[in-house]
Amino acid sequence: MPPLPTLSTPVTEWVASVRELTQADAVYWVEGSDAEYGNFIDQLQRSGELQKLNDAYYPNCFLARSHPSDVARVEHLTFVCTAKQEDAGPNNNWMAPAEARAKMRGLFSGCMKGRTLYVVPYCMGPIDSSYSRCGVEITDSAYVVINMILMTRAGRIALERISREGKFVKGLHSTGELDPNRRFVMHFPEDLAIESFGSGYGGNALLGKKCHALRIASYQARNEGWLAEHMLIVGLTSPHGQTQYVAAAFPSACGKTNLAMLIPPESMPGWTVTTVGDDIAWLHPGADGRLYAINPEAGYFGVVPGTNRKTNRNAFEMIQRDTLFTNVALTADNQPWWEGLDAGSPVIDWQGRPYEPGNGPAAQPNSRFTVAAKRNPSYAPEADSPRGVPISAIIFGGRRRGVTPLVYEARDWNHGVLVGASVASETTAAAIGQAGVLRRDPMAMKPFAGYNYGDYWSHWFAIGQKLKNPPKIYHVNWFRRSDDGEFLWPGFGENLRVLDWILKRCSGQAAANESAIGNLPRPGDLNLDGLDVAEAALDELLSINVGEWRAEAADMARYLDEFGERTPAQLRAQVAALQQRLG
Ligand code: GTP
Ligand code: SPV
Ligand code: MN
Repeated sequence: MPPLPTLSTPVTEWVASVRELTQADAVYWVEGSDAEYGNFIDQLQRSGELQKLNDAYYPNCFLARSHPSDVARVEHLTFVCTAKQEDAGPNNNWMAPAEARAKMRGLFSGCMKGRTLYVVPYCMGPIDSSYSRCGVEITDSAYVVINMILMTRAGRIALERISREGKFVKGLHSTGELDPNRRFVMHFPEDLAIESFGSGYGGNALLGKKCHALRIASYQARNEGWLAEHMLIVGLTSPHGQTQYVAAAFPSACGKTNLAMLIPPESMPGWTVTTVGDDIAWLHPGADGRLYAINPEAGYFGVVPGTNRKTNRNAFEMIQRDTLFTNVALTADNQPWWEGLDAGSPVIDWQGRPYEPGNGPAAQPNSRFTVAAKRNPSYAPEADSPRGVPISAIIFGGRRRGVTPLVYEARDWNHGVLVGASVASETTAAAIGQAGVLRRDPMAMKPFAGYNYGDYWSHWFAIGQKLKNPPKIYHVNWFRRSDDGEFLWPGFGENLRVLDWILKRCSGQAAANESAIGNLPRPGDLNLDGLDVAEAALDELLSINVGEWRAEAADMARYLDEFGERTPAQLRAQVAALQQRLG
């Protein structure tokens, strides 16, 4: 075990106080070496928390099973604890900081007796970037540790930066007893602190991800003049050799990882697509008046079901080695299996039971892979650039069977703020609760904005003011369905056709039709070479129903009322202008 670093007194003092509270048997400081990762894997195999998968097909891959009640984010148990309730806003659950601290003290008291306390120093973003921010997660879960090692720049390099800066986000986590009645994820943005108890899964437990890089970071970003967003970042090089970067915000399990790793269809030769990030973007106005993005993460925690050679070949190849699988099924020869995989069949389900179709899907619908970003065949070297990449277009989107067309373009940045705020999407398995329920999810940040949405929209308008050359803003919907429930658009690689139109719009090379909601391509404006979509389907995808949109705008106006005085007047004016255009 590495010796305790002597440089970072604030960290050592905090660790000592947490050890006293939790009564941990031992303290282990994560160093971040490959040998150490191997030791953790061995330890987790011995304890039965990890199972080695078939090494001939899946070298260095492991399966973890979480508690069956602990398979997704718990939004109803997630709180933003600002001093004033209005600062958390109606978009968040709120608890007074003193009450939340007392409740968590009770839960953490003595909770690590007989356990080891792991200290994980981590850096969100390239280690040498001024845009990056550091944190320390204390956890009693070795599974969480190996996930954090894959997902962040963790260990000694991060601790050295923290020692220099003195400032870090304090994240305290214990799996507790995995009792859903003793489970909370608390955020204290004013103190840069997170306390999470009773879950070992995903965004509840890997505190660098949604808790730090979105909820705490969005709060910091507002004070410091930048944006922390639930966005992928993708680089697109056209057949003419021009590279542009796009950031896109879709709600959980609505296609970010897939778009970030898109494989161009055969009928669109000459395109190159590279991945900067698949889930989170930190966006900064640059000196040249453009918006620059970094990916704070160093790995992917991606949805497994649906991943195959046809839908997402990059992800499929990436997870053939050096990957952790959580809650997938197994084949007879110990390979991972999931719904949407086009080979093999399940014999053991995600809970470790003999597979019975009557028990539901073999793989848990929110089963995930954890893998280092560098394993991605389309990994963009610019993901390590301290300056980030300039963004040409921002795309918002949701999963909606109707109303929103395949794509439309905002008139300008300020209208784009309304377009982003208008995102509504059907809920998915990424959060505990019923899936398929349409809900408002502005900027795909409903579960992640660490402060009042009213203030958040004002901040978006303010950022626009700082940009001489702002990205153009779009809205897409890959999930529109016909009356018999079929997807109208083939999606996945074919989404490049929409990106192609967007990039051509950004460089003034494509036409569009002006409509009340924004600019829409006509079928002839899209590259449809080699695409098999019926004309009637295209017409439906590329048109709007004015009656539906009047109802949509009225609902949006009602929704904004929930935020009262905090709703920026500019946003209300944008809705009023939309209603006027709709007649
Ligand atoms: P989080 O990691 O939860 O934030 O999800 P995400 O936004 O990265 O979503 P992801 O790319 O993992 O996709 C979620 C599900 O949607 C998977 O089952 C995909 O197969 C499916 N999906 C992604 N893109 C498309 C698309 O263009 N069309 C259709 N029909 N399904 C898609
Ligand atoms: C999401 O739910 O948006 C995810 C998975 O990316 S989690 O890490 O659980 O938040
Ligand atoms: Mn996500």
